[in-house]
Amino acid sequence: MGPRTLVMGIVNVTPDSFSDGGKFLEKDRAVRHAATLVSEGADILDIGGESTRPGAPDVGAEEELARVLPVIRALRTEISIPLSIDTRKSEVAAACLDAGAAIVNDVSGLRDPAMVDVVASRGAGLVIMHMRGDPQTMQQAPTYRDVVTEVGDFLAGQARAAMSGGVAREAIVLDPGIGFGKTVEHNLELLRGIPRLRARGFPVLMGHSRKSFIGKLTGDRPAEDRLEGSLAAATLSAAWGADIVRVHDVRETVRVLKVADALCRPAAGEPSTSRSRPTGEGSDLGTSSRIRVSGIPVRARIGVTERERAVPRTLLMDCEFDVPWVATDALHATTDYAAASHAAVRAVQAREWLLLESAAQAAALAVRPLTHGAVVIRIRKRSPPGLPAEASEVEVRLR
Ligand code: HH2
Repeated sequence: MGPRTLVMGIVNVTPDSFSDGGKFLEKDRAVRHAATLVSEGADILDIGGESTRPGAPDVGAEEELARVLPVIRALRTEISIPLSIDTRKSEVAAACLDAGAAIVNDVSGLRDPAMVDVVASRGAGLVIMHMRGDPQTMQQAPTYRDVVTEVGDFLAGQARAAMSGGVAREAIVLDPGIGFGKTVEHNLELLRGIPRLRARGFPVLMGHSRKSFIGKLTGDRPAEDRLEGSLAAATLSAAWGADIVRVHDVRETVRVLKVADALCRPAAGEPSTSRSRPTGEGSDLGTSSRIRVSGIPVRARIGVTERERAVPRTLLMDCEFDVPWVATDALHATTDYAAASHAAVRAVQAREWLLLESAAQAAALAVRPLTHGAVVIRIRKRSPPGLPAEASEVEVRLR
């Protein structure tokens, strides 16, 4: 998890977007609006020329480009934050990247077969979003067995396809597509499922802003009256580990996230190590909200001498994860400690180690993206047979 949740501001250059359709269709207005979002603290701007609200008609590539290209060209010289192009069409993506956009936000999750190549060839960022069906049909009785798993499987598969096509792993962001073929309950499950989606190993973007589930939960409020609900969803998205939120109300979201991030995100820091004899009990994290998995056996080759490394030996590892307070008894609102512990074991087994602390640091770094807060890894080893009996323990803490 990054130290701060990034805010992607929405610039819809469309006549018919669900909450701001027609307001910024004219180029100068769109550019002024974009400049305002930047001054309010947006980290990224997402420029879209085709509404994907339920029932929206398809727009041809030519029309879409006529809307967005002049805005991207004008913004490229005026602002310095990255621009994202919200499109399902590879030809629109290509032209916008060539005009200065840095990211493609594809709400169709790579249905255009040429999209991967366009992104890969230009070294662009890529948001892969899940949508069930298309905007015309997506809200017709959406059903899932387990929405978080199904959406996660789809996104992970598309991410793999993108990487095979040459897109860098670090360039990929996953988005479960709030409101795209989902009921209110599906949207809520996907929000609560952010930790499970993050466990797929990619940053996560959430696009909840002003969407109809917020209207429904707050007494059928119209899109322009969904600010408080949108901020609640942004706050919990941040707490549950979202890396980016895509929002209309940038000023308010930036302020809310300053507080939310300060409350629930640890400051980024380098791993620190301390070497000690086994002491038996715990560490000094000072919070009662913690998961501890103790005594995990790990077979690894470790030791300063070749003789020590000649045979794998069993180390014992403890993993401790600081977890956020959760308002519900929902598993997906917390750290998946089985997945996190497996990641730690795999990291230690991945190679030979001279030093116990390097192995523990590698485990901590492997686990940290899967958790919500500080990680403590403790590894104990015994001397190999034939050397003086001595046990040592290393503890690594990563905030
Ligand atoms: N939602 C919309 C459009 N693009 N992109 C991502 N990655 N995630 C989203 O949730 C998402 C998106 C729909 O919102 P909006 O742009 O405000 O409306 P419209 O599609 O009507 O233009």
